[in-house]
Amino acid sequence: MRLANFIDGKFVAPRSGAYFEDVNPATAETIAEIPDSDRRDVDDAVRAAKRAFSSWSGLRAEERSRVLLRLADLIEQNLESLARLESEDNGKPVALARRMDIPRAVANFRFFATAILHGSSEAHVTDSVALNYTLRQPVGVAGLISPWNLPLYLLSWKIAPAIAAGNTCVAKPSELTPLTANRLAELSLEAGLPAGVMNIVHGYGAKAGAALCEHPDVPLISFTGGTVTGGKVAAAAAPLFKKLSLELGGKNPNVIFADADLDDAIATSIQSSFANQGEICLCGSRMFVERSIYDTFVARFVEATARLRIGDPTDETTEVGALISAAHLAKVSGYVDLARSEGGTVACGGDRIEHRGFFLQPTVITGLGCDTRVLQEEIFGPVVTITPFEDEAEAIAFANSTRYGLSATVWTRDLQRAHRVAAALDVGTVWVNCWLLRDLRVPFGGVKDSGVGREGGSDSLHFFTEAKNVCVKL
Ligand code: TXE
Repeated sequence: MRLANFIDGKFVAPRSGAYFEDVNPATAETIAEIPDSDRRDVDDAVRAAKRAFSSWSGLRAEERSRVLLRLADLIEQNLESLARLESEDNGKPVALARRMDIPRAVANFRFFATAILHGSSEAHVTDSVALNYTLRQPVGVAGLISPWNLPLYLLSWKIAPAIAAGNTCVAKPSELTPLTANRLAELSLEAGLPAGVMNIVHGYGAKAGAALCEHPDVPLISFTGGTVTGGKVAAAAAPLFKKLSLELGGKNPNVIFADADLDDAIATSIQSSFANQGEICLCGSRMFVERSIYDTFVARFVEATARLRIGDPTDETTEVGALISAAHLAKVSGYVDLARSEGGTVACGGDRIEHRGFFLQPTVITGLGCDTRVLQEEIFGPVVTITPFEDEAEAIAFANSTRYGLSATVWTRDLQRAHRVAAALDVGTVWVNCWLLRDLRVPFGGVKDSGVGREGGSDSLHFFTEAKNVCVKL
């Protein structure tokens, strides 16, 4: 299969005529050729998006909503084939793509298609002198850059609010997982999305992605990806004063107090550690367990980890699939070696699986302190650490001891403590006695090196619009 860019409602070859390979991480086989797009393709896409802007933004919200709802229906009707594509491209279990990735893409389009029908705006009366009201207007061409771990899930999390709010967009999906974005383009034609409203340019980040960030006619960038890349995106966008939202990496703590429901805490922590092979920015990779239950917890957690079924993502019973690439497997397993050299114990897993694909056993590491590299750096794979803590103050200090601040999970039955600890954690999201329960209305984003800005619900609609105050003298 040879992919094409989707520009102005048409599938077009990259200007360079060059392509690179898309590899199935579970088999190491090439499954598609991806356009190696450059500045010229981005320019074509931005021009198409600019042309489409005035008619798309001029539609009534209900008309935009109807198109997006049709697109959501089409994604839902194609759920099975999209889940298979996502699994083939990313290495994740097809069962997970069917349960999580594709339904979330449907939900993203439905949510923002209907949210725009129920918006309200502010008004401020200045005594009897003037009436101020706020207009929220679309920004223009939105530049949307998404990663490989949740390809359609995160791409649709950006496209849906951007175009629902009346913008047009140029999206650059990850070069490692372009297949579902390509299918989304096909479905958008079927849904009747006008040409130029959604353009998709494939290619490398440093080339196509950078060109999008530097483009003077793209006033807004929404980026999800690594923290180092986020810095480059911010540096490119700053001199042009672009609106910017950065959702970056995480090193999320999972704090388990002795009074927690241990069965629930263990079962959910297995998910938060190893779902999607640990390749979710919200995975909890640093577990902190109160000393009095530490030994029991470690024994039970290790036993549950060892029972996870790892292997062929197309097998319905597989729970852990392949890592995204050979390079990423080398990086993640390098952290297992580092853990040993930093004095840690590999309590479970740690080995690659002899296979053509990129598989690593789910891995549990104990015996490391918060100042080690393994507890400081984002690993983004099926590798977690468990560290004991003495009391609440120490748990909070341990949890806050990294440069990241995306999310945290707290397990306790003590209601007051739950609120206290949640308030004290330096993160954008705290889950208490649960994980990855996501209501699309809530603000989502990180603090510190985990990002800038919030998306989700009205935060997304505010980000994808400019507020304009109109002051009318009374
Ligand atoms: O991300 P990149 P990668 C983290 C995780 C992972 C690391 C690297 O730690 O190991 O990021 O993954 C595009 N200008 N997360 O290499 O490079 C790129 O093409 C503009 C966290 O895949 O950040 C892709 O579309 N764009 C995370 C997107 O940026 C550029 C999810 C993300 O790629 C660019 C995934 C540039 N100079 C990885 N360079 C999360 N928080 O969800 C690259 N890109």
